[in-house]
Amino acid sequence: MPAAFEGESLMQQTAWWVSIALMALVAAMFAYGAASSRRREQDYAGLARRAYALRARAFWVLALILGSAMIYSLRALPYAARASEAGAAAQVVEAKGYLWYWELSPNRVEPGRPVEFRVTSADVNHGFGIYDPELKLVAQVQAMPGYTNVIRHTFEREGRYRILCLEYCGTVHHGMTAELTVGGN
Ligand SMILES: [Cu+2]
Repeated sequence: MPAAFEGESLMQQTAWWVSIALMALVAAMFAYGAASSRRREQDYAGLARRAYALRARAFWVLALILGSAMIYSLRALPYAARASEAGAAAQVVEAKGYLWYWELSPNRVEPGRPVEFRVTSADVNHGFGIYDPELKLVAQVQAMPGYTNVIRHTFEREGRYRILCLEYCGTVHHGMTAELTVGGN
């Protein structure tokens, strides 16, 4: 213990002893923790085993729920499983966009049978929009250079359908129209 310096107040002495007592208390707590650590490890091991068992059960419950949800939701595909299946019965129309016109080959199809449009572009992006005789949009797909996008549509009504560009592509964008005849002769 340090000797009391001259002029040291009683208050300072008290603070010193209180500090010593608190440090001893902290040291005792560390000692207690170290002594009882083995017992706590065993407790934690038991806790961990229970947690892992719970986790394993939760995994299988989740796997069952998600697995059956996946099987249920994948039973019926909303589209033909293979393009060739739909393509076999389809009438194929090759469509190509240019600044500022469309090439359609052929430009006449039959009603009641699926039509497969294979749409691409010779220059910039265009929008291939098919409008019925009342100018209501019935189907549309992007016409992109370097890609062929496929869209299928079955026309139930005969008539003169219109192809309009749906993506602004320059000064004569509005004039970029073509005609598709369904049925008739
Ligand atoms: Cu356009």
